[in-house]
Amino acid sequence: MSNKGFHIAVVGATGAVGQQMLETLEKRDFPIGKLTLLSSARSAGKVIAYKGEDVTVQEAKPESFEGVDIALFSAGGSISKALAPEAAKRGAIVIDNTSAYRMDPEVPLVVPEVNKEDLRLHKGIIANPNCSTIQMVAALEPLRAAYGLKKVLVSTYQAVSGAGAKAIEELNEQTKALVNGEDYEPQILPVSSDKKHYQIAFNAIPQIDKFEENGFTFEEMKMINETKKIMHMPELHVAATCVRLPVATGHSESVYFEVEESNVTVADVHEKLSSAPGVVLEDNPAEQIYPMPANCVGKNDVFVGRVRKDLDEDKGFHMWVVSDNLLKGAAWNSVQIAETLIEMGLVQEK
Ligand code: NAP
Ligand code: 3JN
Repeated sequence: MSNKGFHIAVVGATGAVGQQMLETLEKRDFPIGKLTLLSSARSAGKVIAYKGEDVTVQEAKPESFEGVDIALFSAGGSISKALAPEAAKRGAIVIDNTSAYRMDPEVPLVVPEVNKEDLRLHKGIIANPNCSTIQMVAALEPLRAAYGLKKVLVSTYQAVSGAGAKAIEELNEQTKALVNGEDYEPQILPVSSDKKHYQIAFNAIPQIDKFEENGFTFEEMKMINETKKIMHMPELHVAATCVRLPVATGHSESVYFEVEESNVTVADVHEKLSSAPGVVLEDNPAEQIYPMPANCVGKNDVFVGRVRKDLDEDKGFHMWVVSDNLLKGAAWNSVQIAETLIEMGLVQEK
């Protein structure tokens, strides 16, 4: 850390996303003058090294945000509801990783490759979308811009790290136990269920977050509503099925989409994807080249492959979209928003 630079606060610094936030800030050499690390009282006093310097974690309180320029929140929706307005009131720009403010019309919901201009409308709080939404809209945006977009049907294959540090531990411990023929009582996944928990090792759980009255889960509704908001397309037809897999990190998605224009080819889609910011095309069936979560861990990009034209619908295409859910899905998108605020002159050091 240097004397010059922004005062950054990380709320939820000890969590799965918070840890990636710190690694990302360090890797990007983000201009930090002061770093405040916040958590619950449980982790207060813990020491975390940042660029070789020890920083002591403090319990997050309204006063923690005095003098803070940018506050990166990933401690859950209730903490954001309670503390993000306190941070904003004290002059910090909040970049919130929870669903607390995503659908608030006063709060921009931003994926920089798609809608960075929305940052100009912020009133102190900016929302970071859900991880599954982010990687999908990053891949769809260059296609929407070129050919228009009518419909999106997505099925996700989501990694356990999206459900937090305890879910990663559960996958690891449960896998070891089952391989050794021992019992393991599921306790964490699906996370938002207070009724039942299911085995995740060697399994697939078609529930992420709680069920809504319409039969979709909240994770599926996040993807549907957030996609329309980010792309400024309330009329877009979107449906999602979200599934948890025994993968540690890296969300995968099978995306069917229909464009507005006729006679678009796979070569056209390839061309747009290969020149899109933040997107890497990995698509060569002859050489068995396609994205997989194990190859995406630790990378900021969104990887796309398996592009096919639908056999019955001229305007319909299928693609496979993979990204590190903790990076582009959370930490990197948040830090990228902070970097974009600086580039656009929308944040000043106090
Ligand atoms: P996690 O590994 O369970 O970490 C939770 C973090 O929140 C810990 O640092 C914890 O601190 C802190 N915390 C808990 N209660 C707190 C309190 N009362 N006051 C202050 N800090 C508190 O969870 P995670 O995977 O990092 O996810 C955290 C949140 O990020 C999620 O709830 C979600 O809202 C958001 N998230 C967003 C995405 C996305 O799609 N963009 C993806 C994953 C997560 P202690 O160490 O003290 O417990
Ligand atoms: O399960 C995943 O893969 C992503 C989870 C994200 C998440 C987990 C707990 C609470 C969220 C989110 O960001 O949508 C939230 C939430 O804030 O609603």
